[in-house]
Amino acid sequence: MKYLLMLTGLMVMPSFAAGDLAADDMTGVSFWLVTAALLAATVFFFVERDNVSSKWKTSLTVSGLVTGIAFWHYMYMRGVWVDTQTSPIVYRYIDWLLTVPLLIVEFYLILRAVTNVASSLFTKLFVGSLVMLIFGYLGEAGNMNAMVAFVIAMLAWLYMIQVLYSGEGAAAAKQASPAVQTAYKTMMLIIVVGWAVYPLGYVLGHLVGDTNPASLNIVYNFADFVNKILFGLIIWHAAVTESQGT
Ligand SMILES: *C/C=C(C)/C=C/C=C(C)/C=C/C1=C(C)CCCC1(C)C
Repeated sequence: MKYLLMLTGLMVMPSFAAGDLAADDMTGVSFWLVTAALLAATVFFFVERDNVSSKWKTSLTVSGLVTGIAFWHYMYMRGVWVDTQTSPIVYRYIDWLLTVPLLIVEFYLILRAVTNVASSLFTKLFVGSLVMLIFGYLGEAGNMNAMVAFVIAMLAWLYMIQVLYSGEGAAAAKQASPAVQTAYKTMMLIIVVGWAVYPLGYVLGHLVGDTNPASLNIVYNFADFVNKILFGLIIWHAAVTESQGT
């Protein structure tokens, strides 16, 4: 069976960490937990494609790709953290550079199920996310003043929120099925509340007192759990509910 093959492939991968995880290293523990959860979520989303109607299958595929790509990067990030106790900035941002556009594809799929959306909306969100991530990286890597980079990245994020909330999406959502409405409401909450955890991590890590990689990474790891796994599960739940109802 194809899934079994995939699972085996994922499990034989090495751990990418030379040292051992210390019991009092809470940030390291959070890397470990999220890595395992991402693996489980990936297998789950791909297997569950069989349980939803065809219009939801792409959404589950995208969710599985997001958690799968993140799982792959967490293997390395976890290793960097355990071995050096420093932020795996490069792996983190390569991961986001791939998974954030995929989440925007997911947003787009949900919006399209609710209302007529112009493809320019996708472009706007995509460009906004690029600006947000590029300046986040420059600020974290020390290539730019951390505060200036933060303000520019925040503006890009607020721009994305504005793009999603303007438009007739909210009004049209009322005509959609309850399951689609749930998916839509979740998406609107995720980009505002779920994504807000990331700038919080940046503030704790870079803008108050000394640079604090332990706080930064534990908050980012938590945020990834919410925005990649939990978000995917809520979409999955809406998909299964609607698929069974029809
Ligand atoms: C799966 C990964 C996701 C959904 C990552 C999302 C990342 C953000 C929303 C990051 C936002 C940032 C700001 C709004 C300002 C400070 C810099 C960032 C990049 C942490």
